Parts: sequence; C-alpha cells; structure tokens
Amino acid sequence: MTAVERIEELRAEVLSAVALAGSTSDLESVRVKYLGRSAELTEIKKSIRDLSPEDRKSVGGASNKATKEIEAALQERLESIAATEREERLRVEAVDVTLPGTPYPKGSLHPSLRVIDEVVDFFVGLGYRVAEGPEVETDYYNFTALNIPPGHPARGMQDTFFLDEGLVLRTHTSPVQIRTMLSQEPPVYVVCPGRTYRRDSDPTHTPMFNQIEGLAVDKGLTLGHLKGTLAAMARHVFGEDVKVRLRPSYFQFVEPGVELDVSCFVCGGSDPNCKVCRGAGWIEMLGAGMVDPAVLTEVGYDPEEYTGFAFGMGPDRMAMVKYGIPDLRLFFEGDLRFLRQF
Ligand code: FA5
Repeated sequence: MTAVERIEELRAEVLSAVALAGSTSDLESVRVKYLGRSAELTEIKKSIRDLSPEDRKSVGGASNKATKEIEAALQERLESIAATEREERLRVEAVDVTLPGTPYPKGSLHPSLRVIDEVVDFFVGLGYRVAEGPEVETDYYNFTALNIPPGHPARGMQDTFFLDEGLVLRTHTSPVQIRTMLSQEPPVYVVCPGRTYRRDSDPTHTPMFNQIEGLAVDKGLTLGHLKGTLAAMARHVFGEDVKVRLRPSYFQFVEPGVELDVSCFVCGGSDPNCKVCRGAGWIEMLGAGMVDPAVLTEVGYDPEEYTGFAFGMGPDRMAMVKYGIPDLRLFFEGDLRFLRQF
C-alpha cells in the first residue's frame, strides 16, 4: 500500500470515528489518536523529507489535505456536540422558581419568655426602666435590707440555697429593689426580670424559676395606684375582660401586703370543673404591697416625703395558666417537642 493510499484509509477511519464520537472528551481522544504527536499521520508527515521529490509532492499534498479535512470535521462535530451538551446541562440544571422553598426550621420563644416580654413591654410602655441584679446575692440584699433580719422566721419561708461567706442564690428579685434605690434618688420606676432559686420541686415549683419585680417610689403613691397599674398589666397579658382583686397578705418588706388575683380568663368563674381556676373563678397572680417605711429608711429615702409600691410575680406560673401547661418542670427540661408547640 502506498503512503497516499494509507493516508486515504486513515482519513476515512478518522471521519467515521468523528461521526461516532458522542462527547467532547470522545472527540478529544480521536484528535490525539489521529493528529497527536505520535499519530501515524504525523509520522508520515515527518518522513516526507526523506522521499523523492515527486513522492514528496503527492504524499505532502495528500497529507495536508487529509489533515485539513480531519480538522474541519473535528471542529464541526465539536460544535454540534457542545451545543447538545449545553442544552442537556441547561435541562438538568433548570430551576423551577415556582416550586415551594425548602422549609427552614424556625425557633420559637419559650413560653416564660413570651410572658416576660409582654410584662416588661407593658411597663416600659408606662415609662418604667428595666433594672437587673446578680443571681448570686449577698444575705444583706436578699434578706436584711428587705426587713428580714438574721434569725427572723420569715427567712425560713423561702427555701434558700446558701453559698459560702454570706452569699445565697437569690430567692426572689426583691433585692434588685434595694440595689436600685441605693443607686439613685426618687422618683423610681423600675421593672426587674430575672432568675431566682429555691429548694423546691413539684408540679408548680421548680428550683430555678423566673420572677419579675416592679418598684415605684414617688410622692403621693397609694394602694390605688398599685391596683390600677396591676389591673392594666393583667388586661394586657390575659385579655381585656379580666378583672383583678386584692387580698390581704404578708411580706416582710411591704405594709400593707396584698396578693393579686385575676378573674379566670378561661371560664370567668362559670365552670366548676374549669382546669385553670378549678372552679374558684380567680387565679392567684402575684405578691405586692406598699414599700415598708423601714425599707425606705434603710436605703436613705425619707418615708415622710415618699411612698412606693412593689410587686413580684412568677412569669413561669403565669405562662402555665395562660397556655394551660399542667407541670412547671416541663419548662426547664429542654425537650424540643414541648418547645415546638409554642
Ligand atoms: C416573693 O418572692 C416576693 N418577693 C414578691 C413580692 C415582691 C411581694 C414585692 C411584695 C412586694 P412569693 O414567694 O410569693 O413572693 O413568690 C412570688 C411568685 O414567684 C409566686 O407567686 C410564684 O408565681 C413564683 N414562685 C415562687 N416560688 C416558685 C417556684 N419554686 N417555682 C416557680 N415559681 C415560683
């Protein structure tokens, strides 16, 4: 077989290989095999210089022609395959913008935090300032300054966690009252949310729980102001129709002391089997009273000039009632199934 015949054979072989190539990478293999550095056609071209002048002309002409044709065929096929591949890629990668998005798991507020936010927002709306204090408190702020001196039986009413050297885990947020009054002159209007601790554990008591303290000290404040303020707060949290009533009670640092009940916002007192008020028609909500003059004197305020009211509520208990949750301990177990319901 002459070189020219072999070139012709190779040309036909390449053209059919080009036609069979199904992808750009197939095509690249064909190009390397037939036009690459060690391809047969390349070898033939290299050997041209050793041929006789006539053969040089015919073999040279044939190989150049074949190379051009092969290159043209490769290029043409490449363009058509690339177009097909692009179309395929567009089809596979197509995004249907009308499909619903991937759902994103959303967090939610803990029921206690919802109540805390509602109460604090309400008081901030009235012009109260938010104040905070430490959870590890001194015996002085937690008890003594609140008119509960060492050895007083009222200390035993709060199951205290005692720490070293006169420190306790605060049993209520009332020490923030003292800290606030010692740090500023009256008038005082503060609301103080925070964690508190007692050695308690049953369906309505947990060892750690939240309280929100409120304190107002100004000229001419009366029990009427206290009642009006708390009634408005109860309507804000539990609904416009709720009523409040005060019952006498006792806290060492207020005089008189009261407890505030809210009318049952579920049955309004009409259902003897109501799960929320158990037929009583009223729900106990918080402790409050007029700041005892002894406490005002302790912080250097003149009780002849100023009077004040204070209240302390348990937002966890309020959330229990508001959302119908039977056991307070569920609040702090961190079970996501519980939390996801809110
Ligand atoms: C007090 O702690 C007073 N410092 C409240 C106060 C403030 C009275 C200012 C007067 C003036 P008491 O011990 O009743 O009061 O607690 C207040 C609220 O905290 C209760 O009504 C209850 O909702 C909540 N609470 C008390 N102990 C627990 C507990 N172990 N778990 C959950 N909530 C509790």
